[in-house]
Amino acid sequence: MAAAHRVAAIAVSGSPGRRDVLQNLAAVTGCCNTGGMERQEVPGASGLLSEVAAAEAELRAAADRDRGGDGAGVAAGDELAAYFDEVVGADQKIEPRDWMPEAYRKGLVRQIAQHAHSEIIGMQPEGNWLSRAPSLARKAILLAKVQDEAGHGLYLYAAAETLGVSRAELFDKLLSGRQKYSSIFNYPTLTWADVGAIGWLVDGAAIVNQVPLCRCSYGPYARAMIRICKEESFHQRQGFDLLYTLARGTDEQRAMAQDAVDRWWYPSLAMFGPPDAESTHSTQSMAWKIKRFSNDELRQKFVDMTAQQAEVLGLNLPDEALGYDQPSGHWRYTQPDFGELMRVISGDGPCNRQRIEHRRRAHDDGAWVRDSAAAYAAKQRTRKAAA
Ligand code: FAQ
Repeated sequence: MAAAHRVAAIAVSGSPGRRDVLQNLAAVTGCCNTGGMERQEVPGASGLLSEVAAAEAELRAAADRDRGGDGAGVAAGDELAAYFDEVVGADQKIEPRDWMPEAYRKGLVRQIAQHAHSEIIGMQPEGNWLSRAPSLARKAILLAKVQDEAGHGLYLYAAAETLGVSRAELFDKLLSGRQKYSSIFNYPTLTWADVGAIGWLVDGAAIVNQVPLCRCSYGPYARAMIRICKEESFHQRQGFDLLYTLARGTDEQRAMAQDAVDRWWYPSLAMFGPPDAESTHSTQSMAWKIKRFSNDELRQKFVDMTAQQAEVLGLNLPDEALGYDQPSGHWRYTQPDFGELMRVISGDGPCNRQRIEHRRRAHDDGAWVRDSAAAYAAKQRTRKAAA
């Protein structure tokens, strides 16, 4: 494992060159806003985009501020740990060359890799419908969305690589089952309406979970998340739009939309992870400001947002206990079956085997592309060295 990232780089923390780089990175993430594109209002969606914009402004401010290092480099041990705590405590960003506790680095690799794998495996359920989209426009939208997911995977693998792991190592861990991907992608897409339900519910859950990650303490992850969240917002809106159209179509189309919502609701609630009392990583992740909210807090936020959107869609969420609780200002809801979540996570979901086999085949089929790119890069290096 590369040790370079562990070398203290506090010496450069206040330098203008470093600040320019961080400012530029923060600016690049701001180029793909899709706000205001929808035909009908999606309650709660613009609020999430405002939170992303606020996180982006915070990132720029953090890049512009001196983080308090004396600029002369710091020795080792306790001083480094104290400096790390100070940076995190002050809501500044830890950058790849900064010293960080080994458990912080490992925890980030675990979460970012799992997130990256989810984006890549997550292309499969909707990819299943690309060749059967009902119109050219729907096909173009779906193609764009599925390609975005590949892009998200790439940003995230790149963020993980800054922590001293290689992409090949991460792929190997995914294919051998040593790293996870989100439980949600082990469910099948049975009808065209499932594409809408994934966009509305799965991307909706993803964005509620991911907006706070834009304020994650690790700079590369936070910057990747800003761009991802803006794109997820488009994904959620396209799903909402698709279901909105079906819900106002023929009886069969409306029934198909309702059936898809019935099947995807509880698996979407389970995406937020086990209940807080059973979450192994939350306490430490929140102390390090990797996670900003607990699994249950985010699940509740998602229910509050989605219950209102369901009313606009005119579709029912399959929960008889669902109801607005005036005193708390939140919606009451039935928890998902966490036993099912654990079974799916441990490999026993409806499509686990199929998803990994497909990914392995795609990886093997792409070997010649990786080999060609590596051979070309080697040739360029030799030419450059000889020039
Ligand atoms: N699936 O201690 P916690 C998307 C595992 S992207 C599988 O609470 P933590 C975009 C967890 O890893 C969706 N495993 O864990 C899209 C841990 O096991 P470990 C992915 C799960 O990390 C849309 C154990 O259970 N999003 O949808 C799940 O604090 C449409 C104990 O759990 C992210 O990855 C689960 N649902 O909280 C793409 C967001 N839940 O590692 C295509 C970033 C828990 O010790 C189409 N990640 N586990 O072996 C996170 O926010 C967190 O990692 C959580 C879990 C909230 C997922």
